[in-house]
Amino acid sequence: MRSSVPRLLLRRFISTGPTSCAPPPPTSASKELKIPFQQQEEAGGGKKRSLLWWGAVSLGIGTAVGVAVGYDQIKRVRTLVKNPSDEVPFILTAVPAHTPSRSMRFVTDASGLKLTLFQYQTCPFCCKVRAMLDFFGISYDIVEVNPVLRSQIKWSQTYKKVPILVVQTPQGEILQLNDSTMIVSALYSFLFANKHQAGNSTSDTNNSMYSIAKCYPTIKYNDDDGKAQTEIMNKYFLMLDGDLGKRTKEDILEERKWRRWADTVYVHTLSPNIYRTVSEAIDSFKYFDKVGEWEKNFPTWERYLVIYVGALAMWMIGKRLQKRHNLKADVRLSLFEESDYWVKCIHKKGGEFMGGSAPNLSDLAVYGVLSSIEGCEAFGDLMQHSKGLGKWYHNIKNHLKNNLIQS
Ligand SMILES: N[C@@H](CCC(=O)N[C@@H](CS)C(=O)NCC(=O)O)C(=O)O
Repeated sequence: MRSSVPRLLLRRFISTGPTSCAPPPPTSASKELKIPFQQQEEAGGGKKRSLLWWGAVSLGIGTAVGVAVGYDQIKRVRTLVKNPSDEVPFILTAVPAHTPSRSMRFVTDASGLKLTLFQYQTCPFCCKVRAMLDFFGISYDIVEVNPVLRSQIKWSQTYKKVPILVVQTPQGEILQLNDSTMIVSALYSFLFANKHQAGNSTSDTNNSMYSIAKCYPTIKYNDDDGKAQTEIMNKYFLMLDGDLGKRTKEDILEERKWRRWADTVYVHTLSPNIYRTVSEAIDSFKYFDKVGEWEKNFPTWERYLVIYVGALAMWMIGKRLQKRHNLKADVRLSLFEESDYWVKCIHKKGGEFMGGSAPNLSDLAVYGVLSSIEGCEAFGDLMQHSKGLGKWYHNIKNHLKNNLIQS
């Protein structure tokens, strides 16, 4: 059996530029600095030599003191808390015990994986993961998480957000994948590597979900304000292991650019729009109540607490988000502008989707986040504003329905 290390490294390079690079090779800078002094020493010249000598020594001491003081100051705020390579991916000893709220089943599923998605039905990041799973026809169970108590994810030791995907692999591992973007990248890489879509599955352990998920290590650090932060390395990168199939490096890079845009620009236009006024915020929460089946999943008092207190809180938070993300005073205009930009760029490429004749991961990311607000007033206004976006949106929606056999 071949060692997985070289192939994983190769996979990273083929992933068209990893974010976690190996440290650069040591330079010969120190050698080069030394040479002039050595040459002068060899040339003789006692007084000149000693002046240079003391100059160099003082410079050295000064630099060392400066570096030490600077390092100490930086270290105080930017300390790496830990970089637990053995915790990534997080391996669970058992599947968290929860009855699924519902199950999605697809005829096309040949992945061999058993997936459980811990989610909020209308969280844009969860919608993004569902769009990907539905598009590729991978079956999964859904556990709806109570947004107030979040008791369904109490088992998760460190990560307290949704989505969380629990993956049972054919090799018997139980993996906890955190973060929508990482989940999508890892699953796509897995499907691509194993060519499941061509019915060409392989049992190569280098293409196992475990090996792939290891390419997305989590690092923890303190930021400039001393606040603990967590980052998942390479989360936008696909680990394609050499064979790009029909894909090109350029199209992978472009897809990545738009996936980032969905997460860092487009998604931020949504909240201030759906919580634009108090009554709009209440209506949005009522919609979440309906599609999240809160009546079925949570006690009545809690539902109403979330609807009314949540709506008020989100209306206020929406105003802060509007400022933070530099949205226009009329937030609808920002939503319209970004949506128009997306549609214009698709048209420029000449296809029906950003991926050309079929949706790619960026189409699914933008569709996913937008689908989270489908029943809200802002969504209706947007569809009125842009028929082009409406056409693109419903084309994808139809694609997603094709494989489904039971939900
Ligand atoms: N970068 C993460 C963001 C996930 C996220 O922020 N999820 C929200 C729900 S939309 C969350 O769980 N927030 C914590 C909470 O509800 O307490 C991802 O893409 O999955």
